[in-house]
Amino acid sequence: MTSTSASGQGADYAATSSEAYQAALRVIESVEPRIADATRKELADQRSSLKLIASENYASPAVLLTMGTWFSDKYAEGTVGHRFYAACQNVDTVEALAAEHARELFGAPYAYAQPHSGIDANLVAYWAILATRVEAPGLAELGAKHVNDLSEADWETLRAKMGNQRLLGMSLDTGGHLTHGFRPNISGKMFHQRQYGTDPVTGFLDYDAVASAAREFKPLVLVAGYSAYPRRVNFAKMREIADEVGATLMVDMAHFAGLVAGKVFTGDEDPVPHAHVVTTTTHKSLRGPRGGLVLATEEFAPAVDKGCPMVLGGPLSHVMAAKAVALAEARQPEFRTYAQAVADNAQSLADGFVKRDGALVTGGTDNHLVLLDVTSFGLTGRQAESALLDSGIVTNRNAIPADPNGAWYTSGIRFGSPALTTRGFGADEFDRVAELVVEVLSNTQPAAGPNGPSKAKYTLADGTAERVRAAAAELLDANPLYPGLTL
Ligand code: DSN
Repeated sequence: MTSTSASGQGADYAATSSEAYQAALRVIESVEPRIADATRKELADQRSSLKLIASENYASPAVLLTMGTWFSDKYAEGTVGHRFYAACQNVDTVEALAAEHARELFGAPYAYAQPHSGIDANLVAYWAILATRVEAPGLAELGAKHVNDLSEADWETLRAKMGNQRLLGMSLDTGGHLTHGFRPNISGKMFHQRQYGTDPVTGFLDYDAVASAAREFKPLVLVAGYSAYPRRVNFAKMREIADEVGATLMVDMAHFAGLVAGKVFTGDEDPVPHAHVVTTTTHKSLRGPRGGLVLATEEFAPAVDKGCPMVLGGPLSHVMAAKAVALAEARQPEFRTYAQAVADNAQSLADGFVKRDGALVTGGTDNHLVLLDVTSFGLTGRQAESALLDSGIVTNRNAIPADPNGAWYTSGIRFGSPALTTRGFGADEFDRVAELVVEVLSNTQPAAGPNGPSKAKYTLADGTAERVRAAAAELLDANPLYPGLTL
């Protein structure tokens, strides 16, 4: 493995984890062989395709192995030192270590390692903001310490107040996430919501427009962060906007947490010193297990700490243990090399598209993702995604700003560099990936379905998939996934 892969991986490490996986699969096979088969097949599929989904990565064997233990069997509602179940001393060790690594890695005053996903982390954050900024002062006004002390009438008054708050977040089609106030999502229902977008000409975030919207709407929560915006955000400016209108700044750094951890995003681009609450997933550019994390200032820490059972079901202690391992890996110097390579490789991929006349949202990237407008190839996102998959290139279709094809068929393909960078791909390989993508899309034609024009049907010119798969195999063979791991 190269310096961009997880730390501590050498020949012995690979061989040892190989033995562990072989033994585990024999045990699984003895109970349900189809699951053992699917597990082997998943590794084979991941090894033999170009994984370019911007939200995926390859966790280290240490992280993966940590999840397969008896910590899975333990209930531990509550938080460290304050559980509703007995015998949580080892879970306390795990949760405290995960939080400690997170605080040290991100320089945060407080970290909460329990969220099962990014959506859960965002819900914990929203409820913590409501509890801190609305419920607690509301209780004080009513002369009560606890909601159970309120009369029915006062409780209804307080509930109505909590349900009458405002949230301003980035719209889905300009790169925000469903949970940033998109109406069909719970975040768009629990708050009065308004969405900010990007400049219709440049595609860049327009801070003046965000400030105007905030002044007019006066949100309780201003959400920054993105899932499909290919540029960096100035979080110092977002905090200024929040402060001016008395809002709480929440940053969802799920996509770029690895770039923050790896010190590619520093100063105004590091959300942690600027936001009141920061949420993230742990499995994207951060390269940990599937899960979430919340970082907060001292003001919001007590409310976030009540995330379980307020919002979350019982903690997944085996996953918190894996988060601790992944965060320990991210604190190693090699992770900074990895994070810088993620950004450099995304740049190379974007340059590779631009020089082959690919139309990119914002014209390029300065983070880990690239958003290609495939209407220039005469395709919908759905057609492009399928043709690429036929050719061994795994991506996801994604809306572009003001998408004419809507959020399901879309007009874009989102590409990310974190996974293939973990495999060891560098700038030259990412340029070659751009060439292969363009080759597939140039050889794809929209096709009609039985009932006329279709946004899903397509034809791929004969031989294209085979040619591109063979070219991709050369890149993949030169940069093997989990080398030395045989099943
Ligand atoms: N599913 C994640 C992504 O792909 O960006 C966000 O929820």
